[in-house]
Formats: sequence, structure tokens, C-alpha cells
Amino acid sequence: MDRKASLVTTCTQLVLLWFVGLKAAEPPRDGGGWIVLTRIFNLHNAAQLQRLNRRSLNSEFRLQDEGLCNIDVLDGSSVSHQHFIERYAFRRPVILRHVTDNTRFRSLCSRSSLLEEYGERRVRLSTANTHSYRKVDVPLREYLDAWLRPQAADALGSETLYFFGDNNVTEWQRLFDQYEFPPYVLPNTSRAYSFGIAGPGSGVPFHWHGPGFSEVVYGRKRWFLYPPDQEPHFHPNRTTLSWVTETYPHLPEGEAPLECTISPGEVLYFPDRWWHATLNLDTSVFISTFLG
Ligand SMILES: O=C(O)CCC(=O)C(=O)O
Repeated sequence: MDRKASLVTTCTQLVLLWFVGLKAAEPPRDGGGWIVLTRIFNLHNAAQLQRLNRRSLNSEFRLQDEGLCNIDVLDGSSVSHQHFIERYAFRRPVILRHVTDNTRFRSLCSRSSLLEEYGERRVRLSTANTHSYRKVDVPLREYLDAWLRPQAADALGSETLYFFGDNNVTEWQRLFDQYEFPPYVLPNTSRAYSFGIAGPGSGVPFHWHGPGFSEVVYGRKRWFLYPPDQEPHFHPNRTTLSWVTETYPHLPEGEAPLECTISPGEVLYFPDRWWHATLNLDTSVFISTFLG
């Protein structure tokens, strides 16, 4: 009888573990037609990364979130405007949860909605190197069908075209009007939006500019940040993916970045002139609010 009971307990535990494993692999909420499968690859596993070179990979691909988060993550309800200004606005990054409700905006950013509204409109792609120079204009439909795919691990920044920003404001205004922006302002600044869609493993290598917020609408985006006086070691024409796999593991302890992964429902704030690089873990739809 005891053996039977213990067998039942073990089986129950196995079923629970399997279920927890499945839950952990699920994309957050509804994938909007962007995240269709959950094949997870570990960022630091060389054998798995080799597969990134295969042209056959598609948007089903996902990178595992390594999980480290050393940036303050706060619920928006506990951060008054004064608290934000005093503690973060000019000092350090912060991730704020539940400060915006972009349910409606998110539904307008599903793959099918965007294709219906903007499929034939041209979007401007920029090379994903630190000093982006090359620009290519393609219809959104062509970008989604032909260009949106996982980043090859060995691609150079200059060979990688990224859809982020350069949005034709007249054409995209109707969508941007539906975006609920983060409710914190800096004195004497106004807002400008940059909207993007990019494949897993893609991202923008280290650079800096004025302050702003970044929100992921679908997918997950990992952020790496350094203060203005701590310029990171990076090659301006290597991708964030290659920095993460080749440089990051050998960083001396004192040179570790601030880092975290943001998911839908979270907004990351980066202060003025902070170095930052991004890595999309999934096919991601995202929007930045620049304060200038
Ligand atoms: O979201 C991204 O991948 C790029 C964001 C970025 O670098 C920025 O907002 O300046």
C-alpha cells in the first residue's frame, strides 16, 4: 500500500513538473500571430547557437531568457512622479510594471491587423550597427514575409536590416494615437515614438542618446546598459547576439552591465546618454518613447 501511494505521489510530481515546464515555455499571453511555437534555445549553448546559422529557421524560434535582472523592477502604482524624478529620471534605469494599459494597442499590432492596415505601406529598415548608415525601404508585407527571421549568429551588423524607427509619422499616427505612453515626463521635453518589429536574436548594438522608455508589445527584449562614463567594450559592426555570446561571458566582474528582460506589460526607462544594447528573444513588436 505504501509503495502504491509513493508511486502515485511520484507520478503526480512528474505530471506537475511536466506542466510547470510547459507553462515556462509558453509565450506570454496571446502571441498576436507573431509567436507561434515555443522552441527555446539557450543563449550560451554553442551547439544550439550553431543552428542560428541555418537559413531554414523561421519566426517560431525563441531564445531562452537567462533570467538575470539587476535593474529595479517596480509596480507603477508604487512610483509617484516625484519618486521617479528623484530616484531614476537622471540617475539610473528602472523597469515599471502596469504603468500603461495597451490592450487595445496590442490588438492593433497583431500580425493580421498590421498587415491589413499597413501591409502595402513602405517601412524603412536600417542596418543594425552602432553607426547605422544603410537604409532600405520595403513594403511591410515584404518585410514580414521575406526579411523577418532569426538573426544568424555570425552576421555582421552592416548585413542586418532592422525595422525600428524612421516611421512615417503621417502614415503611422493613427496607430500611435492608440498607444498609451508611460505617464512620467521630464521637464522641458516632448515625446517622439519609434515603432519596430524584429526577429529573435536581432537587436541594436551599444549606442547612446537622450532619455526614453521602451515597451514590448509582443515578445521579449533583453536590455544591457552602462552609465555614460562606463563605455562598454564592443565592436561597432558586431551584433548584440555576438557580443552576448563572445564578449559577455569573459567580462571582468566590475564590467558587468545592468541587464534585464522586458515582456509585455513592462516599460524600461533609460536615462540620458546611458549606453544600451538590445536583444530580441522572440519575434518582437516594440515601441520606444524618446524624450527630447
Ligand atoms: O528596441 C530596440 O531594439 C532598440 C531600442 C533602442 O536602442 C532605443 O530605443 O534607443
